[in-house]
Amino acid sequence: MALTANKAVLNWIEEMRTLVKPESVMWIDGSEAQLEQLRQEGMKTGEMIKLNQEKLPGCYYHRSAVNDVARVEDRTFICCEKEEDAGPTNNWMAPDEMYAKLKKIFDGSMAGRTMYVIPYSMGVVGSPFAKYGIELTDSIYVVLSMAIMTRVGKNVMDALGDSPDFVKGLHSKAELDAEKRYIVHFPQDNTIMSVNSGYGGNVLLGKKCFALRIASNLGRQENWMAEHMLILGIENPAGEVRYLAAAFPSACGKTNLAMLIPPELYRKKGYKVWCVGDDIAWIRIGEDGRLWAVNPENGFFGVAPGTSAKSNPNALASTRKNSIFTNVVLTEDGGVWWEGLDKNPPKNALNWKGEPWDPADGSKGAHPNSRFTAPAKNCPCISPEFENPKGVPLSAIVFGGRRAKTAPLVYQSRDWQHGVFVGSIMASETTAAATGAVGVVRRDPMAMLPFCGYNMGDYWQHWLDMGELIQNKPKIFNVNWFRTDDDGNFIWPGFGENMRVLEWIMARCFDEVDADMSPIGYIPKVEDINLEESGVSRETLCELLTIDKELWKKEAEGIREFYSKFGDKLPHELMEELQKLEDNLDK
Ligand code: OXD
Ligand code: MN
Repeated sequence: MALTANKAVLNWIEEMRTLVKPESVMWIDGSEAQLEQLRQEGMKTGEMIKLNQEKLPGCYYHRSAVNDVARVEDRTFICCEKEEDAGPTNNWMAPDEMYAKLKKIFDGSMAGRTMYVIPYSMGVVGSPFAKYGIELTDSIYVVLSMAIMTRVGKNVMDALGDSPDFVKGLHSKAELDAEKRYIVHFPQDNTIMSVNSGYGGNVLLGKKCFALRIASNLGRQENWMAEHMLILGIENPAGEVRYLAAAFPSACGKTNLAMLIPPELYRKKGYKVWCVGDDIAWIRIGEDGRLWAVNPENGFFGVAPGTSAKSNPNALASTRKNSIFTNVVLTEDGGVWWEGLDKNPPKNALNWKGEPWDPADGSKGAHPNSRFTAPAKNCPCISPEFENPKGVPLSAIVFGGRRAKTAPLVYQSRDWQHGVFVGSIMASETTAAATGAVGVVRRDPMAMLPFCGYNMGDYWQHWLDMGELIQNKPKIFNVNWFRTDDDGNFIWPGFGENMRVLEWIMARCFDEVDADMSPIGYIPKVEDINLEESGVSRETLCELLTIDKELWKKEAEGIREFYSKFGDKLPHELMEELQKLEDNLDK
């Protein structure tokens, strides 16, 4: 039975039903009884496997198709009227042409299947930050995962009322045909269409598709920001909590930083880190003129390999109940395993493809992009403010990347405009292991390259315009945990020790510490980063903070080349910042 009398909702669902022609339609009301019924159903079809309920209560296992294990950026489109509004970093097709193409692919794609109607909220239902969506899907895995990653159910429809203001999402696994796989956004219609995939990043439409690509467009229109950022709070011994949001490209330890455990020295003094979010921040200007951030999600969609009791005990603990594992190793006793979990790969297990797996043969058991979907409230360090409808006030915004030589451990921008420049030049170097070519710089401005739903030049302009509106601006920083010595070894220990850098960042935000000016921005005085019990010497810290002018001159050339792609859309302020950088380096 429909959970609403909202005409806009019902008309759209009817139109989609006529297109995809399912055998039946089922509204997801969010009740545990209905989700349990779907788990049972999923086990019958083989979509879901129940894990060992003593070890992993409420946990299930799912495999996606072997050719369908990651986001497909080359098949992801932004379909706005004008190509220049999608910009040089997005794939584009005219909306009419794309709708026509997709209609053919979706036609009858749910024949013989059930179409599930999932009403979901990004943000706490009823809060001023919340935005609502409906995802239509033929995948039980999607329903069960959306019920972890977002707030799902009838109360969402009640909160929407008669309003036509919801994001429309249509997903069908169809034939899982990689040649006809499309992840498409129509920003002018608040519509997302995803077909021929069953992999989370392509099909859990609340996440990248809505909360970043569509929401970045909404934010631009409504004067707020949708960002690919973690949010964390640092509690000091006085019990005061200071918040920051941070953007990093993938493989730079975002989830680890979001759930950081401070070194013992800090813990003894009473410092704590609270996780508000690990992937997405929706940021608005509060009545007090500060920026306030919420995490619109309700769970973590984390990469499993590398997650361990050592690297990230909080993430691991989050997955111990009511979670779904995808493409990891399935052990004989109904448990899960992945590379980097521990040093004991299981015997008689099945690999991510479902084949008998012998760890001794050198093959990987879990897919490198295998995932867990875990409820945020399972996280031992989830912030008490996680569900606060107002969000948390940001003192700092942090950008970061993986740079072997160029970027120092930390630096602070001179002001907001310079901070936007710092975010726009974000880049990460590929490692030998990943690509074969060491040190290839990939520009990923604000870590939004695959997620910005409009022209990146206009997006930078939006950041600059927001700067005009924010009375009490957060300070903007850049960090780099990945400096290496001449032998390629990391110099900074990273992980929990990053707390020492966060402490300096917060001290800067609250005017508690001085800094030195360098050609690229403020850098810490060597004595101002606490190295007690870190194993890092002052000399090493000096090295971590040096700025090699010759390398930065080359960097400036790379930035100029990257900027040239954006033509007139590049805000002149950023060109001025680049000029300033070049002048500073010549001094
Ligand atoms: C993610 C991503 O899954 O950034 O969070 O790809
Ligand atoms: Mn992400």
